[in-house]
Amino acid sequence: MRVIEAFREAYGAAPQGVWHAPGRVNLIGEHTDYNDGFVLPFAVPWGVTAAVSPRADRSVRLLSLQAPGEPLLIEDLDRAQGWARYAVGVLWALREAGHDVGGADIVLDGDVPQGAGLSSSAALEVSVAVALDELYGLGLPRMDLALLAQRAENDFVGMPCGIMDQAASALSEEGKALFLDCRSLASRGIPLDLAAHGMQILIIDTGVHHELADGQYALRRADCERAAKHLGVASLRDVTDLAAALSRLSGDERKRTQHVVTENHRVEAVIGLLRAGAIGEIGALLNASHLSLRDQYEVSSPELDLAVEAAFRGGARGARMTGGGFGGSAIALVADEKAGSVRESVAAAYAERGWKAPRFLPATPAAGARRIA
Ligand code: GAF
Repeated sequence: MRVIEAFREAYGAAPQGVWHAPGRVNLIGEHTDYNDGFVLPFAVPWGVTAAVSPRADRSVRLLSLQAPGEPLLIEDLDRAQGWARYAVGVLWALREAGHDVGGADIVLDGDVPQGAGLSSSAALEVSVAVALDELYGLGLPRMDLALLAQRAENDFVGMPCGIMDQAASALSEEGKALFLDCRSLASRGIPLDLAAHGMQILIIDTGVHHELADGQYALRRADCERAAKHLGVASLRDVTDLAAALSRLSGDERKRTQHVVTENHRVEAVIGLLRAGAIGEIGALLNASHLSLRDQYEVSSPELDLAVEAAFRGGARGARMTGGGFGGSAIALVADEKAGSVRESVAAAYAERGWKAPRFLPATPAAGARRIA
């Protein structure tokens, strides 16, 4: 394994272990996690592999095969820069939570397509979290590790994300999507045997990432918090009478509420259909989710909209943007025999506008974080 070779070369000894944590796509349940709602992501076959050994002191040595150069020596965690903060932040979060965690030598190797919105950052955090958990004998439950990884991203990196991505990376099971109630944190694997139904989920990586994304994410969170306050509920999850709620709101608060409340219902409907063995029927809900994200939540982009429309025109059962939005990837639910025409339809639509060709990545639900050596 090249991460082991690189570790030996950088630090002069074999690592004590190697862990892998995957990225994710979200089947449905977008921008619901920080509203105490429901999500249904699954792990993708790509992720981050971390070769790690503990150190006798409290420093971190860190090398990424995607950022070649000398290993960084980080004695003061606060001084870490850029991508290194995602790794070091996990150590910081563990220590903040009172766990007795010393230093670590780390080499990272990632194959999550960059900029595709498939949560390479959560994969990085969770790979380091599971490694340190085992090496320092903490024995923490997977959900606790996901929460610590989220804390690292919220309070050390400064991105106010919800729990979905870290939970998907830490808890997913092969062949299943992860149904997560983001309030109780109860989770359940939902079998998603696409092949048995002659179907596939195609990831369409638009190759575009609009830089305003992070600021907009925080603004959407704030809209939701304001709307919940306005309605006198702890979070938008608690809205039961949507019509009554909407009549008391206006502008952005109204639109965001409309999205979040209906999206939670769509997640439940998708789970009902999957249980009934009606995978193809979830397509309409994927389409509805996209329209809601485009028109009510306003987090789509022209590239995502075109990918979704062209996929549908090409014969997809349904399609939607996945993840935070403003670029990244869309997913399309496609019968095997339509995979070619869906790709052609999307590629032709992009070519017609003179846009850079999108990338197509078939995704099967993969296993969550685990030790691999
Ligand atoms: C990003 C965030 F990191 C998640 O927590 C989630 O809010 C998602 O956007 C939108 O559903 O991936």
